[in-house]
Amino acid sequence: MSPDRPQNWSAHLPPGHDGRFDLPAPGTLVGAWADRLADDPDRPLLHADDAWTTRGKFLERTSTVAGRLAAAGLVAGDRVLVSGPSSLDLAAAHVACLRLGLVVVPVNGAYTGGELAHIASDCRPVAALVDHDGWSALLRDLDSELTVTSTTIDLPAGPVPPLDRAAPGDPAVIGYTSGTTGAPKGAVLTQENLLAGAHAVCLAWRWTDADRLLLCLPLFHMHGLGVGLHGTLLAGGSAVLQQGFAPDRVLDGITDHGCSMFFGVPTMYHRLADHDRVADLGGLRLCVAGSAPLSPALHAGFADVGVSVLERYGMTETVMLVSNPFDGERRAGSVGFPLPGVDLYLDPSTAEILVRGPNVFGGYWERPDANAEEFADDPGGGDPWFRTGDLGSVDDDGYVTITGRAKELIITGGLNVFPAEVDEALTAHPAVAEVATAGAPSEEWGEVVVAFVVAADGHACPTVEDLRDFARDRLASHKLPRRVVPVEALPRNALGKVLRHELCEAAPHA
Ligand code: MCA
Ligand code: AMP
Repeated sequence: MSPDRPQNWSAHLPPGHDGRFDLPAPGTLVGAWADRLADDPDRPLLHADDAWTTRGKFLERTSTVAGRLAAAGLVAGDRVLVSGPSSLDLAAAHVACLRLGLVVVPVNGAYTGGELAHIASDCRPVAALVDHDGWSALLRDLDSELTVTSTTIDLPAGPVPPLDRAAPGDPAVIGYTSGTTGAPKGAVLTQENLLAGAHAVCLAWRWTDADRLLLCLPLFHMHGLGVGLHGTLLAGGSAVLQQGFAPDRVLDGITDHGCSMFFGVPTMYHRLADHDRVADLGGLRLCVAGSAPLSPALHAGFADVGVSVLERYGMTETVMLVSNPFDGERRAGSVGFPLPGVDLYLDPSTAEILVRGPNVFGGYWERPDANAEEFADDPGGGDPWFRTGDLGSVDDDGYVTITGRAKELIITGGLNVFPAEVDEALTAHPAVAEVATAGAPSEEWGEVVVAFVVAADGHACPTVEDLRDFARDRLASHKLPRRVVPVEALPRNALGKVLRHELCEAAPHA
């Protein structure tokens, strides 16, 4: 694959497809949804809180919510924080915001006050639709003028304003991600980016209105939101929403509601693999894994019980990029071929994966420095390429394999942890002189956060419980270390930079 050669997407396209990647009219996510959902209003769309909601009722609910938000003074382009456990209210609030042209900023509900404050001060929202205890007060302390309500949108009613008017290039979602360096940055995804991301997987995975997805991924990351929810609405299929992941509930939900698809992170597959009803997944049309590497052993274990898991690769900044084929070999240890619309090539000197396409975001929110670093000019004068920070290889059959990361990132249970952020929080502990965190391999979590600690003079090295208790107010719990390794000194290069790769190699297998 080279930057000047068009990609071959044929491995993903259904038989008879003309090979072009045209987005559905009018080129926006909300426009395509409105078209799809206005048809057959009595069809079940989302199951949540023990009941089905039809397409018609869902659209009606989103119009009502949009009316309330407009009456509260929100206008297209305003940022809105949205966070809650998966529910019909959350899905409707998200869709209502997009229909009104607002820019949704999804936030992980496990974030601490400090993490929430960073996002709020960075993107300066006009409203927050949040379901977590204590968040209203925290947000109002940050900005007394902020409109804050729960995702039930307890605001006065208002007339329904014109909806679904956004243009393809209008921002729709700002997804915060640690990226390669520094504090979390907001990746600005447009209506077109989100439409292209969902459309590509609908095509590649043969997702139709006959499909029903078991969706237990949180709706605050691109996996659950940009693929699970957006794809369901675009395909006109239906989804069973569950709060959090419990293998029993997932398998019951699949049987009770006749689901045809399941999407999960490898940690979920690891937990499902031990279940005595794991073979039930074989009855599904499609099981997709992503967000972190699926081990070949787990892939093979599922194949043994009749489940051919399809692994794919994506990012907050790009929605989905590469996928194993629906028809053809789903190769263990590989993420497959670039999805329709995606151009991909490997930097010849570093093997870093570079991408571009209608799904790839245009830049981080108010971060010209990061944008300059993370986009590379095209030698032929075409669109710039986004540096993913992932390293890859492509074999003779065109299968892409993720071989490592150029960026300092730990991925635990499908969630990203930026080690410098953890280091900073732990350094403040009085018994810590120096600390560096790294990811140690774990069968269940993929990687776990391990802290290598140099104890302060006159102090014993703190225990893992000490450090977790100490940092719990500053870091979401998935970022807290699960192990502590006392060391005399941290390995550093000549410039004094910690050699995290050496720590990773030294980290004990969890
Ligand atoms: C929860 N904990 C974790 C994690 N999740 N620790 C490390 N890593 C995690 N991922 C903490 C809890 O806070 C708790 O800590 C303790 O672990 C036990 O929680 P447990 O009940 O076992 O965990 P869980 O609630 O079952 O969650 C595990 C999970 C969840 C289901 C795997 O993490 C999850 O839903 N992950 C998927 C996230 C996701 O959607 N990622 C996609 C992003 P304590 O006891 O101290 O309170 S990537 C993306 O979107 C791109 C586009 C892509 O490619 O998909
Ligand atoms: P996020 O920033 O949370 O969207 O995480 C994106 C990162 O997850 C990517 O840059 C990859 O490092 C990683 N990732 C996603 N899917 C896979 C996969 N199938 N295999 C390996 N890494 C993956």
